[in-house]
Amino acid sequence: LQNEALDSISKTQDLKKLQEIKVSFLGKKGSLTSVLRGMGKLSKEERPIVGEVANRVRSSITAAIEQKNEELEAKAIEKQLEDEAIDVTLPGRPVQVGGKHVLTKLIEEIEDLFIGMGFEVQEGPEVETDFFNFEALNLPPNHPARDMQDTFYITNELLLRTHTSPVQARTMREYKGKKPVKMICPGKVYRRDNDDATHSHQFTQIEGLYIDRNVRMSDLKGVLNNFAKKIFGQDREIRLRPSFFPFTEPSVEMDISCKICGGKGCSVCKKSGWIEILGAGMVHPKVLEMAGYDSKEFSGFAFGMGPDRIAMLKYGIDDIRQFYVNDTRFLKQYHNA
Ligand code: FA5
Repeated sequence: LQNEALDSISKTQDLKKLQEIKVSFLGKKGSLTSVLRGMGKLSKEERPIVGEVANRVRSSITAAIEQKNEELEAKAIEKQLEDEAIDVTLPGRPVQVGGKHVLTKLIEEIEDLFIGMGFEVQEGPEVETDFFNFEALNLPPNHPARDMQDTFYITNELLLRTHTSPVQARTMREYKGKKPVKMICPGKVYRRDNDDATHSHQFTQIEGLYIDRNVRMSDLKGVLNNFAKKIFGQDREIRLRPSFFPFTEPSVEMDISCKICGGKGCSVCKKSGWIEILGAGMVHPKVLEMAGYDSKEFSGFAFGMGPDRIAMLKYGIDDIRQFYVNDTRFLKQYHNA
């Protein structure tokens, strides 16, 4: 029995099998256990002899199992260590480091510039009511100027805002027609425009609104000029053209000289040498009155610019769609811009 046990113990290479062997010899129904159980049937003289032998066999089997157990456990640990070994000399896997989107960076730069001129930063909803997007801005239903901004309607009353101007109307109402307003509002806007090099159906705008006593057109010009020189550099030229918006009177559009062709004309500026970046004007008295401001006491200017176009001009990017297709090869170029 002992030889049989020791033999199978020495042959096993597996902890589970070792346990099975232990049970088959020393367990309740094990072969040695039944020898010990059978001792009652032996004579008085035989009992101590058999007992002594059986105990010796048991301790030698137990010792062998213990030793084997230790051996196998050590091996198992060794194997695990080997399997999980880390080769610290291997080169690391490259980790892609993200960065801010070029438009986010530009918007933050413009925000800082206007904060420096005393403007506060506001936000407004992208899903807007017809009232704030149009009516409160002197664009009643059926007004032909609504055609200037092709709109994504959600319901008859709800739409995706076509510009950031509704935030003007919201802010004026928040200030209850009493206090001066000096704010900008950056955000996403949506239009049913066909996408091309300079048009996207989703783009960004930054609205500006300054209402106080005695605000004049010359204040608007000063602020826009300061903005243009700081963002584009002293060497870029700007021009103001008369324009029309129902919510400003008079209205202007500001163009900046094209960087790509240096003003000679190219596909980006449609051969004109200029590219339009913002609309502006003096807040229409009707818009002031509707929001509760006395237009005899208060006046103001407003502007709405397109950071997408501004980024294109500042960095010489020739297609607006680049901002929205998430090509990291493109975006990475501006992480440190
Ligand atoms: C407006 O949206 C007026 N709310 C701006 C305004 C505000 C005027 C306050 C007066 C007072 P306009 O539709 O021209 O105006 O758009 C303003 C700017 O958004 C444009 O100058 C242009 O830079 C940008 N823009 C317009 N449409 C697109 C488009 N599809 N893709 C990218 N940029 C656009």
